[in-house]
Amino acid sequence: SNITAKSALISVFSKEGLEPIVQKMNELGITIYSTGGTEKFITDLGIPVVPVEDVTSYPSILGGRVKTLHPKVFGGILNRRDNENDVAQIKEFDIPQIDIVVVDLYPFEKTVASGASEQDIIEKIDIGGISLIRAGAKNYKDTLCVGTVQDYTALLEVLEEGNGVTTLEQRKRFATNCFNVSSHYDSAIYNYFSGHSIDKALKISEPTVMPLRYGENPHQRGWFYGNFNEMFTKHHGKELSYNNLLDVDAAVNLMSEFEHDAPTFAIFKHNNACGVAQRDTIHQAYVDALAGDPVSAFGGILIANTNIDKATAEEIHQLFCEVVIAPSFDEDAMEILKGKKNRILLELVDGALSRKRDHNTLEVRASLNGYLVQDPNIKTDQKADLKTATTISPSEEQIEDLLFASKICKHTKSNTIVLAKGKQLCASGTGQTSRVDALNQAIHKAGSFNFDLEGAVMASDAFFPFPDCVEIADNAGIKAVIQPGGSIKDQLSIDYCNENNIAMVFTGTRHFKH
Ligand code: 93A
Repeated sequence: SNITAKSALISVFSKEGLEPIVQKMNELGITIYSTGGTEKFITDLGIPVVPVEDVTSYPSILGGRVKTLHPKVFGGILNRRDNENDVAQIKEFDIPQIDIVVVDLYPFEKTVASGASEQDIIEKIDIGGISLIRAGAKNYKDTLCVGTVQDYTALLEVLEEGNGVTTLEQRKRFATNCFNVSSHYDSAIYNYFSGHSIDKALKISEPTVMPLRYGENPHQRGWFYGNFNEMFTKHHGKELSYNNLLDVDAAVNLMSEFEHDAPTFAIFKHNNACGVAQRDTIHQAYVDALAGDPVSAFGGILIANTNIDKATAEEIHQLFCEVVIAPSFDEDAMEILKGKKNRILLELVDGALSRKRDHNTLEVRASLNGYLVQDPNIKTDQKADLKTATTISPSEEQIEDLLFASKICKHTKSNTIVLAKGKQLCASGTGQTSRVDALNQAIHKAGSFNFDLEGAVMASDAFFPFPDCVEIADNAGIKAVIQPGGSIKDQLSIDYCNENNIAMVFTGTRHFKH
C-alpha cells in the first residue's frame, strides 16, 4: 500500500507556498502536469512542467471553463492499480498514471463576500478543480490528493519524510480533508443560491461575542452574538442581562412599526408590551402608556420613537425601570435619568429601527437536536389589506385603532388578543392556550385599571374558530374587530357581528408569535 509518486497534477488558485513543493517534486524526479496559470508559475521557477493540454490534446476552452475535464486526466487519477481491467485500459488508451493531485479551488466564498456581480460569482464555481478533488480523494488507495492551500505544508512534510513514498494512512487522511473541502464548497454555493445560511443567521462571519453575567436564570450561562454598538450607544447603567436583551429586542421590534408616526411610547415586560400609547407629545404618550398597566411597568423596559425631553424624563424618573431606549435624549433629560445608578440608557443609532424592520437576518432558535430557522415576520397590516367582512364598515377612527392594535398584536406572544382605544393599549391577553382565555384576560385586566372598553377595538393574532370571542367582546363594549379570517366557521362570527352592530375586517395575514 506504499506508493512511490512518479507524477503529479497541479492546478491551484493559490500559488502561495507552492514553490517548495514543486522544488521537492522536481528533486524527487516527479513529472509535473499543470494548467495555465499554475504551469506558468512553475515554468517561471525554472522547473520543468508538462502542460495538461499535452496530455488531453485539447486546449483550455470556453475561457478556462474546460481545462482538466478529460478522460485522460480523470483516467490517470481514478484507475485502480490492482484491477486488471483498469490497468489494461490505461495502456490501451495511453493514459498517464497520476499519483498526486494538488488543487486549490477558485475562491467562491471570498468572491461572494467581496460583493462581486452575479456573473463574476458564477464564474468562480469551480468545476474541474472540485472534480479533481473528488476523483483523487475517492481513489485514495492509489492517489494522494490535496484539495486546499491549507494542506500544502502537510504535503511538503510527507514528501520530505518519505522521499516521495506515501502510505495508505497518509493518503486517507488527505482524502478526508478533501471531502471536507468539497462539502463545504458545495454548501457555500447552495447558501448563495438559496439566499440564506445558518452562518449568516448566526452572524458567524463577523462574530462579536458578548459574554453575559448569566442566561435566563443564574444557573444558566449566557452570551450575546451580534454587534450591539451597531444598534445602540449606551450612555449609562449596569451591564445588560440576557433577559434585558430579550426585552430590548421585543421593544425595538414593536417600535420599528411606529418609527415615523406621531410620538409613541411603549413599556415592555417579559417580551410583551404592557403599555403603548400614541399622542401629540412624548410626555403624554408616556403617561398614557404607563396607565395601561402601572403594576407591570415596575422594572420594565421603556422605548420611545422620538426624543425624550426633560418633562418626560422627570415623569419616567418616578418609575423603577431597567432600560430606557430612545432615538435621542435632551441633555437635561439624560441628567435626570442618570439619577438612578443602574438604569440603562440606550440611544438608538440613526436608522437602527428601519434596519431592524427591514433586516433579513433569519430568526434562529434551538429545537430538538438542531435549530429552527425562519424569515422574520416583516409583514405589517396596512389599510389597503383590510377587507370588511361585515355589513357595517369601521369608521376612519376605528381603522386607525385597528391598525394600531394589530401592530401590537403582531409583537405579542400567542395566543393573544389586544384591546385598544384612541391609540392607547387598554390591555392584552398574552401567551394563552386558548383565544377565549386571552380575551378574558384582556377584558379583566382592562377593568382592573379602570378602562372603559365601550367603543374599543379588538385585534386577534389568528382567526376565531368559533363565534364565542366576538360575543364576549360585544358584551364588553367592543365595536370593531381585526383578524386574519380563514376559519371554516368565519360566517358564524360575521353573523354575530352583523346582528350586533360590530364592524369586522379581515387581513388575510396571521401573526403567530410563540
Ligand atoms: O473552470 S474550471 O472549473 N474548469 C476546469 O476544467 C478546471 N480545472 C482546474 N476550473 C478548473 N480548475 C481550477 O483552475 C482549479 O481548481 C484551480 O483553482 C484553477 C487553476 O487554474 P490555473 O492553473 O490556470 O491558475
